[in-house]
Amino acid sequence: MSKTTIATKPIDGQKPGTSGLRQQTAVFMQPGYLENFVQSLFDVIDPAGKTLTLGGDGRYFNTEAIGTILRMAAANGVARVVVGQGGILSTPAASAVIRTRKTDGGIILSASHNPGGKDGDFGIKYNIPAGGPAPEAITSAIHERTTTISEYHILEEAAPDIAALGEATLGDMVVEVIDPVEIYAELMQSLFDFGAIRELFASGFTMRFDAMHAVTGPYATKIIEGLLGAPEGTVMNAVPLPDFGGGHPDPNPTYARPLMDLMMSDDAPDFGAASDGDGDRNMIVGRGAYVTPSDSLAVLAANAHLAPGYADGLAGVARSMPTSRAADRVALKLGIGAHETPTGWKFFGTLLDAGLATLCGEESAGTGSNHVREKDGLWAVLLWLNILAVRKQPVAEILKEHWAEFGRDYYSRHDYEGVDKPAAEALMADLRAGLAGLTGRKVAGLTVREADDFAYTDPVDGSQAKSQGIRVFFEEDARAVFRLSGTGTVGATLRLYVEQFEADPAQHHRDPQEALAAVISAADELAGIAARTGRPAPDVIT
Ligand code: VG1
Ligand code: CO
Repeated sequence: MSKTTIATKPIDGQKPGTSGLRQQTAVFMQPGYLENFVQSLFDVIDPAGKTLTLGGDGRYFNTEAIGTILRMAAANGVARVVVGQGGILSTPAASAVIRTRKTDGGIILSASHNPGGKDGDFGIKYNIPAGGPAPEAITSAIHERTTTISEYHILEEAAPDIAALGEATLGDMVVEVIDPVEIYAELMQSLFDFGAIRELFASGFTMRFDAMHAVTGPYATKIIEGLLGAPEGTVMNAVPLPDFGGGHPDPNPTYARPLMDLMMSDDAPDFGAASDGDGDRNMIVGRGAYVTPSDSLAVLAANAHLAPGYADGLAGVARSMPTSRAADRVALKLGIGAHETPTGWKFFGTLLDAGLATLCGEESAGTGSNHVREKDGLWAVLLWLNILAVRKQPVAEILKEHWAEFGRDYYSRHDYEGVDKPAAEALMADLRAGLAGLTGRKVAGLTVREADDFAYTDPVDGSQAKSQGIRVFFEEDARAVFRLSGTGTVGATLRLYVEQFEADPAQHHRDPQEALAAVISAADELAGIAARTGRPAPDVIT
């Protein structure tokens, strides 16, 4: 074995954001970029003698990056790497592998919902042995290390072929290639009533799952068409492509337009769903009925006991701050805890580990449970299918009944993508500076009750997170939240989250944009979004 040590210099900006380090692919492909980050990670976690899980979502540069990481892992004394066949693992599957195989954490290569390809984005993140994304203490330590790094270690030998299942060696390290779908499919079968869902499909229930040419294709095909017996063709865009077929693999009404159009048409199937680049997000849509992710979390919380894995009830629910309060209302009725965390799945880990929450969710189409420590797109789809198999009602009817029982939280997110960074930062700074004077102010017919900059203290480990988004609460049971994205790679993305509660079932049929018109105007008046960004309208509305 010939281990070489290569001299290197710190590279600016290797700071993980909401979910790992993301950059344009071309930046990641610069000599030393990936190597510096991986060596910094190894310097922090000291991987000698350990076993790691490794896999990515298959986007452009995945194969080369896997090869480099394997050679660096061997040179840094890693004992064994469990890698998905062909270097591919969905994010939730990677979490499942870390937990099931009890590996000492893992490395996931993905920029998730960001576009891929040569001109797209690439990303890397480290997950801890519990299976979840590293908490901020670790990501900051890695970033800190990238600012002083002077060398990295790598083996000269080429990495072994990982196209076939089995074991190979690289230096003293074992490379174990596993089936990327098997462990995950087994876990799903332990949670859901596959017999009941099979009967649902056998009875003529129809579905379309849009894998968006991303990593979930093989998982969905094996589980939905294979194990659950849905007809061939139920899974569309099932073949993962390095550039996701040129699309933006984010399952929302804008980027999953063909599926949305189908679901709103006369020949809509009973149920539609989609997932993102790395398979941790989900979109749920019934015939003629889009389910906003915040509502999906609430409906799942209210009905989870119908699936065998959750038959004993939930310990609690957790949601990210910008997610609507719909899930809190369910928790209140069930008499279980409701937790509010900053944006990003890494904040749910301690709550799940401590048994304070069973279900977690984010408004960005992330939903998951304590079965892994990542959000899980296909899991959410299967839980919906299990509920539909038991309740035997259309999605629209389930939603309507849910709102009648709990009230409806009208909700929408407006994204202004790739806007001028200084302008976006100034907008946030001015809002922050003006917080003290907002209470009592009247805007667009609403009155500000309270406003703050969201800060969080983790109830389990006491860690703190500050400046997680500006919240403006109105007397009229409405809220506007402003924050800047931590996953984008170009300019800044401003996210405006608006919601308003409506208790009266006679008012539950409205178009969300129209029902939220006053909150949207108030937000623009408070922040001057259109004027400062030069954008008359958002790029994406969810
Ligand atoms: C976005 C979402 C956040 C999610 C994160 C990672 O972050 O808002 O809820 O956890 O993406 O999702 P931001 O900082 O851009 O708002 V994924 O599927 O890209 O890992
Ligand atoms: Co994702």
